Amino acid sequence: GQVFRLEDYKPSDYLITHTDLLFRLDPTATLVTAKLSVKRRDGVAANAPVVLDGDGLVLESLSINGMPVSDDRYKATPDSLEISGLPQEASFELEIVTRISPVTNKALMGLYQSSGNYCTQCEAEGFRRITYFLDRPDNLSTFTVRIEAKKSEAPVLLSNGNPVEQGSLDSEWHYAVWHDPFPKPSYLFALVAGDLGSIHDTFTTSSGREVALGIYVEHGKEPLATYAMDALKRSMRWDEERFGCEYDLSVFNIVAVSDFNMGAMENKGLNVFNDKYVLADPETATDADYANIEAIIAHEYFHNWTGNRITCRDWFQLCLKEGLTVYRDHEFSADQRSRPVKRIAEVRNLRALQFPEDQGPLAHPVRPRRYKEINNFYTSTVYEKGSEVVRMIHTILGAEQFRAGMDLYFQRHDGQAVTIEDFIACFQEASGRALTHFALWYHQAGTPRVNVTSSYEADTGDFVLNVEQSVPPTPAESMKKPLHIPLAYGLLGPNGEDMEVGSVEGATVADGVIHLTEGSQTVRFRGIGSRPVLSLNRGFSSPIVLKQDLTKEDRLFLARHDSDLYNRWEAINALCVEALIAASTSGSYDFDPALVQCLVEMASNESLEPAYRALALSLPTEADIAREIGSNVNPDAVLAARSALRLAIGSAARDAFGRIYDAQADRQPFSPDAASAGKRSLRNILLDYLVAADGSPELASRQFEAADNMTDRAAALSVLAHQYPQHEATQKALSAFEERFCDNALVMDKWFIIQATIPGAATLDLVRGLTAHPAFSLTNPNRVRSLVGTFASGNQTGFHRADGAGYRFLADTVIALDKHNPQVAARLSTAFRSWRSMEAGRQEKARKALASINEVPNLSRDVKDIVERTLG
Ligand code: HT7
Ligand code: ZN
Repeated sequence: GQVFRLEDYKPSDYLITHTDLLFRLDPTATLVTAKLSVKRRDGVAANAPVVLDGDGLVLESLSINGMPVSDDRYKATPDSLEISGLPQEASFELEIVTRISPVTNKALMGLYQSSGNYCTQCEAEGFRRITYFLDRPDNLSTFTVRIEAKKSEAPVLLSNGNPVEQGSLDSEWHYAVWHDPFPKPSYLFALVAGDLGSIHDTFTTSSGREVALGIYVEHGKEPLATYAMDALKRSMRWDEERFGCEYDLSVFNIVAVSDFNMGAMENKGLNVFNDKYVLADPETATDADYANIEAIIAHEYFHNWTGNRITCRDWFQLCLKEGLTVYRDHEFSADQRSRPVKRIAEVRNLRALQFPEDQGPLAHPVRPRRYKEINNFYTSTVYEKGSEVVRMIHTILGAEQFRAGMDLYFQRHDGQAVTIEDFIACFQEASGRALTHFALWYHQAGTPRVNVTSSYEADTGDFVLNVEQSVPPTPAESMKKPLHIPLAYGLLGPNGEDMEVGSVEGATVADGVIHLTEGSQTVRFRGIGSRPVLSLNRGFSSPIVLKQDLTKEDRLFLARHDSDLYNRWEAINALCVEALIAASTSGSYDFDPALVQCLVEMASNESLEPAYRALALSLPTEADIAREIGSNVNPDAVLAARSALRLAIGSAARDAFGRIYDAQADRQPFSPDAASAGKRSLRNILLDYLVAADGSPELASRQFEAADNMTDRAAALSVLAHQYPQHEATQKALSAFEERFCDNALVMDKWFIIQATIPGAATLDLVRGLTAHPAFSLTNPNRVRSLVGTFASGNQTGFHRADGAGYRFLADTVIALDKHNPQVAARLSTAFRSWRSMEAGRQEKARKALASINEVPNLSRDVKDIVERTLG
């Protein structure tokens, strides 16, 4: 297949500066008339042809400046349109008519139908499924869009920008015209037309302009959009206050659709969302759903400045908008909720998703240099590691200089399509600090390992760190260079407080941050009165794997005293990981009572917020433990060890946990705020321990029946199903849940997820059976992800069944799905990425399953690319 290379970037010969679109909507035969204002770039020969992108298009007609183009002057294939013999003048108007079929579009890219409503998804290369175009992000065009549709079919007609006009065409048809004055790339185009309900509000910007806000949902679901509307208004205010970013159009609309390949899409002035990230009420949504809605509404809104006003020159620069916008949404959630709790959740997520990617066959730099299929680069590395890189710039420069760099970026590049180099230059210039070495984080793949040994020299009062950094080889990159790694740190004295640090030698150390820049460094802290306990990489200041020579006692000390709450959690987490690795490799489960005691103390510590205490009690997942073991993993042994530790903790703390569980019960009406959610999360993690300790499902059954909200109900059902899959109480609860929510697809996703993650080999048959459930459908990405995706990525003992049947099932599903939705099929197939870390028997079965996908004729470019790279 074709490989796209960063070094081959070349501006196009022509630009489309204005785009006028007319849509005559019809389920099977929508006519699209595109009138394009085309401009030849200076210096390009007048006889240079214009070459436009297409994807599966049928050309109906073609004219230039009002005159039909003769057959000999153009070549149209489904995938491209090349026109030569163009006018001598540098500017001309090209009119292209295409015919498309939204109802048969199951790839959910371009114009398609979801629940009978028309909607579009154009990022990254979906616009070319609508009309022939310069479908590349460096072509910025203003858009005027006229939509014509049957009034009965589509009373609501939306597109980007501001509404201009609407009216009736005859008794059956009507139209609306939208104009977007902000030049944008085609990937930000959107159209929505259908019979939708809506809620409305207004937002007054910092300069006093009123913006009309609308959220469009299926009729009857309007009340479920109020939390999203509230989150939107908070996001708009926060972006003004924190980054000086004001909204720029007179309307901002959001549409929720139930068939969507990803989470949401930031189309200018018309965000389109997966309905799972809009709709919520206490009856059907969990606290995690509310938090996701808040974060994703914010993320898409923040793209208005980081992505839309300033966009990417080419798709290699994807992290320019995604990494930066993830960083911004993380900061927003930290400000709206709890900063340490948010940070811990971010790191858990990074380790669960990005670390395996960066350490496996799909590793790539945050700013990749080549791709075969761009859809496969919407990855955790581009998004989450990309955000970590921006966070490190903040750590290195400090808040003030970071903001000065952002201000310069907005001022200098507004209205442009730019690169990572342009972005970094703004921080360098605004701060006067060189980031040349630091920039390697964008270009070098792999998770850095940092090994630290320390010694205290009592006679001189020196505390000395020997630090080695290295990056393991990744595909196509065997030689790695040392990075600039900013490590926030503290030295804890015997009373648990941070010690004053005198002079430091061997590395630049400033404002509580050690700046590593070399492969090997010795850092000497002078004038330290007694042996300190080192708290390193505070707040997870760098996305690395850190190995330290801390003793168990040191870690327990940090867990009890570190002033950095992130590192307190890290200390207890590291102790649990260590204990679980030892238990799963030895099969002996005699856990250190000091660890159990420390966890019980944390659970009971009222000076810590409940959400934080819940995180401290959340044991590393089986996948976390497997990742730390690294090779020759036996998932059954990991599960047994983890269950044994849960039982040991639960039994030792049965009474204390029971008291805390009772104390967290909320007698108030449900509220999704962070403090209330925190109490529920503590109570629900304790439920897991209590049920394990009791040896009975009784308490979970009681909670399931008494629950007045989805968080508590789903948590109880999950404990029942995972600890007592065969018990009558579980079967009863699963049936009750199904009966109550069978008509609510988003809630049924939770029912699928809970069952797909039941540990053990038997779950595969259950999941296979559920693919025939009336609520399941292979054409809806949310259903596929909740049942098959969760089974493959969230069920270690099920997916990695020793007989390889889990791998076979995933391969069969990928092959079936690839026929209509290659993008989602490719994403599903990434669950194979850690196959080489399993024990030999499983490895061979996974390899065979991957090879069987690879042999399928006419496999999509998307799946082929992932499978070939995974096989290596
Ligand atoms: N920028 C959006 C990416 C996206 C997407 C990409 C490929 C195919 C479908 C898609 N839907 C949304 C989402 C975001 O990061 O904000
Ligand atoms: Zn994004």
